[in-house]
Amino acid sequence: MSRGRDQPQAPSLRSSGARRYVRKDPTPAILGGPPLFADPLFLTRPILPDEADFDALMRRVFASSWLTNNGEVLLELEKRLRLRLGVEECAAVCNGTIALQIALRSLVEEGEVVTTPFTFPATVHAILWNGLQPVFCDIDPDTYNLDARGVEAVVSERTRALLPVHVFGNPCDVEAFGKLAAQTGLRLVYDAAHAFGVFARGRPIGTWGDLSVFSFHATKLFHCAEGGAIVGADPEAFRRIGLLRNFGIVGEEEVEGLGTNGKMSELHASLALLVLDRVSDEIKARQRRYDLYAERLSRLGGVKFQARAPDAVHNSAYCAIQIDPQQFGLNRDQLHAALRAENIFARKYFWPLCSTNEPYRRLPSARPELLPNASRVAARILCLPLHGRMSEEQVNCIVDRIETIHAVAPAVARAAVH
Ligand code: T4K
Repeated sequence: MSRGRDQPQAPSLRSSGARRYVRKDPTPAILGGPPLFADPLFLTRPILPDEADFDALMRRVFASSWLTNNGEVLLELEKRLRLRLGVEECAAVCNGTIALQIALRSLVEEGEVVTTPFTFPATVHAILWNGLQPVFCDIDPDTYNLDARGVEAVVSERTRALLPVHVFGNPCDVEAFGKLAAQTGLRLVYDAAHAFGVFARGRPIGTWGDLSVFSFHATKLFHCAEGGAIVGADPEAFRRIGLLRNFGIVGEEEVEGLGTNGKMSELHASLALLVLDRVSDEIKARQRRYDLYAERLSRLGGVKFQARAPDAVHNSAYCAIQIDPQQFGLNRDQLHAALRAENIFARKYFWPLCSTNEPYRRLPSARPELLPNASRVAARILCLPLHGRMSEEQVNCIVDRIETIHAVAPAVARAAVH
């Protein structure tokens, strides 16, 4: 998750990280062959707008000398996001983590929030940051999303809210969670950080639950370098969100209550507006590459794909595979090391499980025996490079190399450190 632990040095600004592969020698690099790719092939690469378009927008922003605090570009972005995401209300903020913190704060004052351990740390941190208590529940072993029946079993009189995550953009069981929230009076906030553009059961993903939260980080399908948004339908909730985003200030001389600085600047909003024009093409490009991976890799023993909700429109933001060590002949870490030697930067999202991190590991709900599915998936998961700037030929080369690594698995296992 952080640069340094398993990251290469950042490439020069102009490098796409996806230059053409140069090696045809089939000996895996971990066994002494040359790396398949001359340059790092990253997990993802951000959509970049045309520089002239960005310059033109920057000139407009500079001419106005209005750089943040509900500027014109931000208002235009929120309007366009409401249309694109099919939601009634949208508050753009400075990142997805602050979006989660504000969304929870706007609905819940105290008590417990049930969530998943199989997520990025921000999800769980947002609960604790608000002085609320996270309660972990296990995931479905195939969809990787919170298991709705398991959630029902851990809801208690202390529970105030549910915070499921649409993991890798795969919609949760939105009907089951909606029903449970309605029956129990719990607030329902979705972490939709990965789910830009997704539909579940015929409805835009942001129309489910009380609120949904998106991340617009540079690693996300839709991004503005750093940013996020809270979406929903209740104007009263969005009045509170507006205050929470801006220090609780209601007028030049009045503060109504607690707030933070969650505002998005005009510079970020400008980037977002231009990236928005390109996101549909990026989804199509990722879809084609995802389908190629799925078609070829599902034939390989020991490789399993995420079970995607059948009644959904997907965004193919991530290509996550599970490696069964017995069937594949290598464990996930060994395959990861073999790919890294090839300059293929696959990532172990979400390893380690959030429930094993400080400050959560001593929570009663964090006990590994209560989270067998999440523990197994976290130990087996691997996200492969997937973005519109990599070619379909590069996907085929990666699959070819995984097949070769699989074919010589015993030798690779001896060479890999794990
Ligand atoms: N909820 C969920 C479920 C989330 O996944 C996240 C964030 C959040 C909430 C919180 O949203 P934010 O507060 O971040 O808006 C990344 C992101 O930093 C993080 O946003 C994301 N989830 C998480 C899944 O991934 P890292 O530390 O793994 O990213 P990093 O820097 O290693 O980048 C991954 C790859 O992306 C690199 O190998 C190359 C490429 N990259 C990255 C950056 C930053 C680029 O090509 N350009 C770039 O500018 O956390």
